[in-house]
Amino acid sequence: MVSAADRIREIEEEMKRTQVNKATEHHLGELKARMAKLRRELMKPKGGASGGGFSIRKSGDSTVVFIGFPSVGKSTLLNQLTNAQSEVAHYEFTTLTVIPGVMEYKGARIQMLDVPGVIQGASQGRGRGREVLSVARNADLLLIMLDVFQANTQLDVIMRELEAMGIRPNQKPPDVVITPTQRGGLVVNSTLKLTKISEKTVETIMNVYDLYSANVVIRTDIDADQLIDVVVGNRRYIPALVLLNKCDLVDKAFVAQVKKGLPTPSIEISADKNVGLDALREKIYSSLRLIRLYLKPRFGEADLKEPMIVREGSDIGEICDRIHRGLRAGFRHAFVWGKSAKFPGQKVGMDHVLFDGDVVNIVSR
Ligand SMILES: Nc1nc2c(ncn2[C@@H]2O[C@H](COP(=O)(O)OP(=O)(O)OP(=O)(O)O)[C@@H](O)[C@H]2O)c(=O)[nH]1
Ligand SMILES: [Mg+2]
Repeated sequence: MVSAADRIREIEEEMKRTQVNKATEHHLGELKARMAKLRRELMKPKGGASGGGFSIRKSGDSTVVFIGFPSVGKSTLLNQLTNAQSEVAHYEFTTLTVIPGVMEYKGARIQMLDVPGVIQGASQGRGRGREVLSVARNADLLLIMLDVFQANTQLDVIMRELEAMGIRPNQKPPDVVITPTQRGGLVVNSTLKLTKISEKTVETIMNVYDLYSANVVIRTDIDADQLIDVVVGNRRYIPALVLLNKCDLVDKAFVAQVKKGLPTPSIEISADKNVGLDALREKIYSSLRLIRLYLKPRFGEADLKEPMIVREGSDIGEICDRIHRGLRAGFRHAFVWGKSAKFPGQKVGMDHVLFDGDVVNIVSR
């Protein structure tokens, strides 16, 4: 019997042979859908023991995961940014498990996880790759760390391994809603002109996943890959920063050249020589989109020393949940001072969205 892995290889070969143009768009879309389906089969846990994955409890206000080839300097960076002491050595696969650290910045406690290096084939299990990539799936931010001498090839492999594990770094979830129906076939409605996929391809991809009757509403100019992501589900859309490490070993012109050759913006650092790390801390913090709130008792001043750290876009209801379970039930109203308030001390309800630096007083029964 032909295995799923063999079928994937066959399809990959066929895709390589097929030129990308309008005439082949449909055929390629179908191949991609079949491939994603086979990959999903491969990814299914084989039953029985869990295979000893890394069990790491999320803690702090956010979790950042380091991803990179062996020996690019992940542990060196963790030790610089946090209180952790992860082993550093010049040979590969020094780190064999998850080493956590905490970076305190602007009142936020940011959990950072150093993991074993990722190599080609990681998503299929090489070098504990599947466990490493599962940790990455739960990150709030990925730090993709590259060696300045091999940046392009390393980035290429890492992006492919992340993608194979359903991680979509720096992508927005496409706005596509699929509602299965009992009968009536596939009804596709798009609110904009689709320039990268034909209606026929949309239908074929759905058919590969045995979807023959459904309403599909498309509000993003998607391509075949994005539609497959929606159909398969379980994708993680995670912000990521690309770091170029060991820049102390090269001159400015070399760094500029490397940066120009990469498909995404990157940040140059030297983890070992502590160069560029202050800017990196700030960039990590701003990428996590955290805001600081100050709680004020009914009578008295707000505690301006210890902010409560929450995600941008949080409303009063979520603040209640953070303070204690049950506060929502007894909630009456809140008073807000700061950027989100129309005037100081505005009285607001549960769905009022807060801004960085706001002062909040919650009144409950
Ligand atoms: N010159 C230079 N060397 C560095 C830098 N960062 C790390 N190194 C060296 O690179 C080697 C590997 O560093 P590690 O921090 O152990 O790398 P790692 O990514 O954790 O490696 P694994 O745990 O094997 O995946 C060590 O010899 C470090 O001293 C840097 O910025 N500049
Ligand atoms: Mg290490």
